[in-house]
Amino acid sequence: MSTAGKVIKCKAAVLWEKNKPFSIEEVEVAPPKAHEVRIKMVATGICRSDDHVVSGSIVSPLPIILGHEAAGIVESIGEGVTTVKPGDKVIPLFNPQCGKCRVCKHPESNFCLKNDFPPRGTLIDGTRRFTCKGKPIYHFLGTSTFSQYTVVDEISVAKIDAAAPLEKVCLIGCGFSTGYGSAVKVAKVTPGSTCAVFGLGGVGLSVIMGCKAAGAARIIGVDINKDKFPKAKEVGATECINPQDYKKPIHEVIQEMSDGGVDFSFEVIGRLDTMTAALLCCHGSCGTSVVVGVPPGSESLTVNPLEILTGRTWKGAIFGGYKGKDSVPKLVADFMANKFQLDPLITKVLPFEKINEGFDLLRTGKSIRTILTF
Ligand code: COD
Ligand code: ZN
Ligand code: ZN
Repeated sequence: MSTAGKVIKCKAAVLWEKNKPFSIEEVEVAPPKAHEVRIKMVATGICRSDDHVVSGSIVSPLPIILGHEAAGIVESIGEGVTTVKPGDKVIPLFNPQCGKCRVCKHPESNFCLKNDFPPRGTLIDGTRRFTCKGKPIYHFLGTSTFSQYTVVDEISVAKIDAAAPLEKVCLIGCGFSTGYGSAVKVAKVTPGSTCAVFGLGGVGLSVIMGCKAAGAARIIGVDINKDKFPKAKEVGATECINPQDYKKPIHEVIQEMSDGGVDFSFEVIGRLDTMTAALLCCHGSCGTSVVVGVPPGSESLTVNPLEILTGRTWKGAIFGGYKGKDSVPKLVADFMANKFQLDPLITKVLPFEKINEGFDLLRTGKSIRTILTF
């Protein structure tokens, strides 16, 4: 029996209050309105940004259904939807691509003006599709993937290869693409270059994969947790260092290791001190440093303008600089063609109902990525 046009009752993980566990609740998911798509979720990753909402360092209205790194199958479409149809495999896009705004029309930029950051918690028309116990529930980044069914705007979903394994390619919805694109698209790492990657979590490992794919000759991994080193080397780091093993500031150590500074550096932790270290460890005249992490809260950095005046480039991007609707299908095709691996990023697969266990693994530093399956 078709569910199209009807309200669907299903399970979702609702965050009622910050710093509390998720509750698995029965929710009602309204049918998609015009230019919207309802998706049956198959797999979702747990990303640090979801936890930033739980802890309150990303401020969002509550109660909310979080989750933004996922893959699923289209259940039904609203009027006027042309780019996906029921049965298609898709990846929701937390960073939409409307194709019409100034940013979407710019060849290099990708932070579409229709994005929901900072979160207001609705779809683009300003309304919500989730109800629980008679209360409307907020959306997260237009995706809300911690639910068996979700509704997204058509500009926030990309159709992917029908043969793609959804429990793996869900990582292309955030962590993998954010890291990989930061290397190949934002920094534009060059063959033979030397790179330094600060932070060896899932996103940092994806940066390393991007540096390797772009032909970097040396990739220096930097982390205060040496347990992260073996995996970093497995995906392409040529050496790994722990700042706590040195008396000197880490940027000086890296400058000495790299004839005055690396060609490309990446901050993939989300701390102000490591952003400064990453900037300073790239070469003063020809180095590029990319900010990938975001510090919790709205803190600012002080930098001597001379560090830039001498010729450094300092940049950053959301979602690896990729325009989602154009690039996500291509990234999935590249994965299917074995151009990169996702398995090294997946440390645990759990049933969706064990979401709180998955968040504990993230918080205790025991996992790279946990995938929840529905
Ligand atoms: N020096 C060196 N390493 C450190 C330090 C330090 N002072 N502190 C922590 N680390 C290491 C940790 O040991 C860990 O290995 C690593 O840094 C961080 O890894 P994770 O697993 O916590 O984080 P990731 O890789 O999943 O994500 C990191 C980001 C910084 C990218 C993420 O948290 C973030 O800020 N994202 C926002 C940017 C964005 O694009 N958001 C869009 C939606 S997510
Ligand atoms: Zn994310
Ligand atoms: Zn746009």
